[in-house]
Amino acid sequence: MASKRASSRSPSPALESAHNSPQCPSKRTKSAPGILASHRIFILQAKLSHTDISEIFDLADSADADVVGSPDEADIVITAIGMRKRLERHIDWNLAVSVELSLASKRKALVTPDWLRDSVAQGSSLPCADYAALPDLNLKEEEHQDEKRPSSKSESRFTSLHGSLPPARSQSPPRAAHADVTPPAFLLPPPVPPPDVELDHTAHLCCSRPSSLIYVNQPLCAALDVLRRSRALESNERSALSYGRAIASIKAFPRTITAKERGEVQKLPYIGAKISKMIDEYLFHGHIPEVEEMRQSERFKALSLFTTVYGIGPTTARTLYDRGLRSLRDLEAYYEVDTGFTPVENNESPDLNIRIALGLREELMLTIPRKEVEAIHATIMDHLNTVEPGCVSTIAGGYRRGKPESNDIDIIFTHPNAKSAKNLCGRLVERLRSAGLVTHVMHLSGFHEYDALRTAQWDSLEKALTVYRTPNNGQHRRVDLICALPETYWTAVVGWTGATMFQRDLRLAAKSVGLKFDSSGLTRRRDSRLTFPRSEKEIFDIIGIPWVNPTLRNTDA
Ligand code: OXD
Ligand code: MN
Ligand code: MN
Repeated sequence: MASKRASSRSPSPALESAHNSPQCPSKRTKSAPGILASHRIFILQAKLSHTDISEIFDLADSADADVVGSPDEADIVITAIGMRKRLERHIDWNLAVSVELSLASKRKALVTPDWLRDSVAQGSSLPCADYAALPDLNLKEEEHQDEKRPSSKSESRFTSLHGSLPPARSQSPPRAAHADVTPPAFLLPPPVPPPDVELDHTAHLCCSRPSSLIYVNQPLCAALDVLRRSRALESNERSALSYGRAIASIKAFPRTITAKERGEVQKLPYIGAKISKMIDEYLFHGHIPEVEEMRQSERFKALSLFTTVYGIGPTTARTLYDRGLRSLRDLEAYYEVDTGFTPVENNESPDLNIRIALGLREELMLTIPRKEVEAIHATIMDHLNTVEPGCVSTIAGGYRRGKPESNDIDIIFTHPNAKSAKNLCGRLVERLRSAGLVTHVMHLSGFHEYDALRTAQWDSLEKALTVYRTPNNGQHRRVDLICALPETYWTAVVGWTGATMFQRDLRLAAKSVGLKFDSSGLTRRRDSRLTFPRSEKEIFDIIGIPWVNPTLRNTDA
C-alpha cells in the first residue's frame, strides 16, 4: 500500500503552495523525456525549500523517473543534506552507508539535487559519483569504523553494502525496543528537540499560538466552556465551535483580563460582540448569568452526566433524557447493568459497550497519573515487541501535552517495516487479552486500503479502543492503541496529541496551502497524494507554520 501510494510521479503535497504562490515561481524549465525512465528516485525533502522540492519533482517528472516513497525502494536518493548526523535523522544509516559505498557500482546512490538538474540539462543520466551527497564519508572512514567493530574487516565491508551491520546510532533506542532490532532514526524522536519558537498569542489560528496547560484566565474559560458544552450537547456544532474558538483565543492571552485589558481582548481573534459582553459581565459580576443559569438546568446536568459514560454521545444522551431518564441509577436500570462483567470479544454493539462502561464507570472516571501512564505503556511495549520486535511508540494525548493526570492513555506505534505493521494492533490486543491485561475491546478497526478515487473515507490507522486492567491492583483504565504505517506515524502522533481546537486549526492551515491533514496522513487535496513526513516538525514545515511544542498545544478549556 505504501509504495503504491507514494510512487506517483506528481510533486509532493507540499508543493501546491509553492506552485500557486506568486513569491515562489516554479522553476519548471527543461524536459528530457525518458532519460531517467529506469531510475527509482527518492527525494529526501528535509533541508530543501518548497521551491526546490517543486523543481526537483518537476525535473524527475519531466525525465520520467519513478519517484518512490521510501529510501529503501530507491536506486537514487536525492538530498541536500551533507552531514551524517543530520542525515541520520531521516534515513537509516545502514542505507546511507550502503548507497554511498555503492557509488562505484552505480546500483544505488546518495546524490545532491544538482545531479538531477545537470542530468536533465544534459539529456542523460550523469555519473552519480560526481554528485555524492556525503563527500565526508569515504571508504577510509568506513574501514576505520569497521576496525573498531568486532567483526573482521573483509566481512564488515561486505555486510555494510547489504545493510546488515548494526547501525551506528547517536541515540539509544526507545526503552521498549529490543536491543537487536534498532528502528530507523526517522521514527525516533530527534536527539535534540526542535527549539521553541516565539509564538504570537494573537495569531489567527490557534495552532500557531502558545497555549499552555495552566493559564491565567482559566476561570473565565471554564465559564465559557459551560456554554460550549451545552451547545455541543444539543448538537449545535456551529455555536459550540464559536465558543471553542473564543476560549482558545482567551487561553493564549498572557495576562489576567481586567478592565484595563478589555480593549486589547476585544481585538483578539474570534472575540465578537457576544463574547465581549460576556467578558464584561464576568469582569463586573464575577460570573456570567447565562452560564450560571445553564449550570442549574436539569437538562444540561443530565446530558452532561450521561455523556461522561464512555459510548454515550449527545444524540443518545438526548434520547435517554427524552425517555425520562435523569440519573446514573436510571441509566443502570435502563441498560440492565450488573457488576459481574465477563470479558468480551471485539465488541461492536454500542449498547453492550455502554453497559460495560457503566459498570466500570467509577473506575474509568478516575484520572491516571503520569507515572502510571508510563508504567502501562512500558508493559504494553514489552508485549508489542514480543509480538513484533523493533516497534517504536509515542504516548500521545493529554500526557504528551504535559497533563499531570490523563483521562485515558493514547499510544501510537508502528513498525519500520510496513508489512510487519499489518494487523499489529489486532495481534497486540490478542496477546494482551491472553495475558489478562485487556479485559474489553470497545472498538477494533483495521487499515483501510488507500482509495485513490476517494469514493470512501480512508484511514491508514489500525485502532483498538480497550479497557486495560493493571496487573498489580486490578484497576481498569481506558487505553487506546493506534497502529500507524511508518509513513503516517508522525501524522498519527500529531493528530492524537491534540488538543481538539489545535487539530482543527492545523487542518485549516493545511487546507490553506492545498493540503489535507489528519491523523491518518498529510495529502495533497488535488489528487490525494500522500507525503511521508520524517519527523513531527516536518509536518509543521510542510504546512508552513512554526513548530509548536506539545505542551503549548493545550488549546481547549
Ligand atoms: C486525556 C487527554 O486526558 O487526551 O486523556 O486529554
Ligand atoms: Mn486521551
Ligand atoms: Mn483516547
